[in-house]
Amino acid sequence: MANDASAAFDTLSPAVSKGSLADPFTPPADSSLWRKNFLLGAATASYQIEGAVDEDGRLPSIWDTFSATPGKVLAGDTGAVACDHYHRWEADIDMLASLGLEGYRLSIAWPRVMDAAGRPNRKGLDFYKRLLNRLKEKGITSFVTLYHWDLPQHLEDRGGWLNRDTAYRFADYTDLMSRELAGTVDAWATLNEPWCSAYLGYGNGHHAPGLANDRFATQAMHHLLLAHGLAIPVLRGNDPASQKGIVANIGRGTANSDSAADQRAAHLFEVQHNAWILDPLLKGAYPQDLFELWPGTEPLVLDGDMQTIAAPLDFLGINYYFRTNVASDGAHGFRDVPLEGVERTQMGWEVHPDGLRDLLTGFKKTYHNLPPIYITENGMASDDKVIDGHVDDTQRISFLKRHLAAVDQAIKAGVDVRGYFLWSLMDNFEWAFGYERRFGVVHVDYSTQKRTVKRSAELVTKFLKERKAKV
Ligand code: IFM
Repeated sequence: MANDASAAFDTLSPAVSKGSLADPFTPPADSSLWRKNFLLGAATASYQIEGAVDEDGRLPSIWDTFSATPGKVLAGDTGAVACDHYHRWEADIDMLASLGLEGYRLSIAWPRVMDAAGRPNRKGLDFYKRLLNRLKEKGITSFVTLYHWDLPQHLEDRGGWLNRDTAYRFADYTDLMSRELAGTVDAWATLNEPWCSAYLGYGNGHHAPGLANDRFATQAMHHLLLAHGLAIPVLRGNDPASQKGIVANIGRGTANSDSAADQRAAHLFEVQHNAWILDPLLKGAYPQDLFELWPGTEPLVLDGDMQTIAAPLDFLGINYYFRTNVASDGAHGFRDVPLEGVERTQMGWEVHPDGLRDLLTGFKKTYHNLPPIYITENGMASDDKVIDGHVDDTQRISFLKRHLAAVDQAIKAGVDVRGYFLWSLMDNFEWAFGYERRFGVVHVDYSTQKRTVKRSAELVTKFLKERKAKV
């Protein structure tokens, strides 16, 4: 893969370039992050940044519908404008390159590229073609996610992920995209975080389409994973040179006490967050403990589905954010017991880098066929403000340093981690939390669309510059 952003490093503030700022980010000399082939990039997703929701033939998605429904998204925010990236993409890619970032993970909006009859929408396709060609020109490695939650509304109207047919429609969409974009994509991910699509979308209703039923969640998950499994051979056929994988969010669950009941609760938490997705992908079976947690929710699985789902992967994308402390709920499951006095982010999520290391080393033990891993998202939200033209996001700098150290520890323990993407390149539409929560390493002023590089991004750039200069 390309690992050489050309016109890099123009955006360093004078203080950082002169080395006059203290550097709380640069990894120690023995860190594996100094390896030049350890890919460092940033990630975004279509609905969170593009805006232009009704331009050039884009159809409505479930997130247009959901965010327009009163009470579903904080402050009534929607992705209608977001970061206006659909119109500002060239400047945004220039910014990415000038930060020296070597990889860019983006997603394609399904409703922008296909009409309801499955025919291509040329204008939408051209947008992604131009963007991917520009990344290639700049030597930036592209990771393209096919589904980051913006399901066309017309498919939801026919049952969405509860309808098995949606998995086949996803395979058609994958076929179109991989024929059109072959040669411009370094790595394809079928789905982003099926746990969120299935559980938050169909299990508790916090995300689009807003349904709340455990049985729906397990069936939606099955169809999402089936869609993934159907798409992998399509990608292999149409774009053989690229890597193919999937992105899973993972959660660390720790027990509130040494009691057997609380230990079991922590185990069930991780079954529900991790094994529910990783077991079918890597072992070809659902974890039976899941149905102890949610009795009677076994999905309808047809002959051959599990083999389809367990198609070999070239990489596994891992998104990690926080740890959850749990206790037994006294019945089949677990309940959250938030720890006091721990560091938290603007989301209220506990900062717990060791969880990332422990999960990665645990997966290596559990899955003998664990593919190479990319950390496809890691980052934090903070209430960042631009003061005198600068954003001093101190907590994020420390967060990133500690999580990268955890990745280094996992690598040293034998886990094959090949890269890391910051979530996110820029502040964006944080789903049910709208624009209030800022995850970017670049600040976005939503009233002017002005981008301001935060200090965290400056320090990542400084490190990449130093790494590049090393012989
Ligand atoms: O913003 C999201 C992203 O879309 C998926 N992973 C988690 C991020 C932070 O919540």
